[in-house]
Amino acid sequence: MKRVLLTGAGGGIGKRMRRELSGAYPILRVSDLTDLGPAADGEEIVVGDICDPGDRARMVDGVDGIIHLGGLSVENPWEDILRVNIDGTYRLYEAAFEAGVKRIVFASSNHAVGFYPRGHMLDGTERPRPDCRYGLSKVFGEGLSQYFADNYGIGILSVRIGWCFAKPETQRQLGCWVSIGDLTRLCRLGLEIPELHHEIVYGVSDNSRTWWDNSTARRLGFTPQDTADVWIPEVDASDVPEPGNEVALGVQGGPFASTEYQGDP
Ligand code: 15L
Repeated sequence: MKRVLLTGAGGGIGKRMRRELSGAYPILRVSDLTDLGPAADGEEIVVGDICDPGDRARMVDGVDGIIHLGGLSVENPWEDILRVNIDGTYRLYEAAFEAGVKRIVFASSNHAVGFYPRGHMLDGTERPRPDCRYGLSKVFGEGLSQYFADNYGIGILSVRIGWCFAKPETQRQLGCWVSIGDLTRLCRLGLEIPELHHEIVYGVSDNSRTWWDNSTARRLGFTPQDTADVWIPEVDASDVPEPGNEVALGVQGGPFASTEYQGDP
């Protein structure tokens, strides 16, 4: 890969992944809606919107691979989810194909399957159970990825990202925490392994309390180097309540699942 595009480079994960990817490829093109500061060595900057045709064309021009983190990363009104995460992602894939992009890593989310009960082991082959409109847009992105692999021959890795923040603070986060180092290593595999059609994997570190069997990722060469287990004593001893209602406490998606809940998980 000579030139890699990182969309959403100004976001919570994007800012840290931009640093992790420093020097990994001859050119890292970073894009987002907002100011991304000065370009570091080996970087190109495109400030723009995936929903704008001209901006999209500038983002994907001359790019070999894309890590697509861009879009809305939490629940939002349907009109915004539809415009940004659904139509914007479709349009970005379309532009990528036209520009000759060969690989895409799609930032999916655990909220594509957030209504599965905790303790129910998932391996990426299960039927989706989105827990909110945001999760539903990630199911769309996974379907879009399958379609673009089957129909247009782009190799795509959909990564259902867990909890990617500094350190876990709740029981749920002990299960689904992923370090930025592990997540970046997994995304790089999606761009660099020689053969890839479309796979769905979990973006999760080596946590003993996980609900995800990540053997597909391991088969692709992913060996997580970090674990949430070092925080088990601290989190087990903490009396900070986990957010959300009793629905949230029972399902993998946690508080995302509780907002408009009206049935049994
Ligand atoms: C996500 O998909 C969100 O982008 C992130 O902000 C977290 O809230 C995470 O899921 C989570 O599952 O908690």
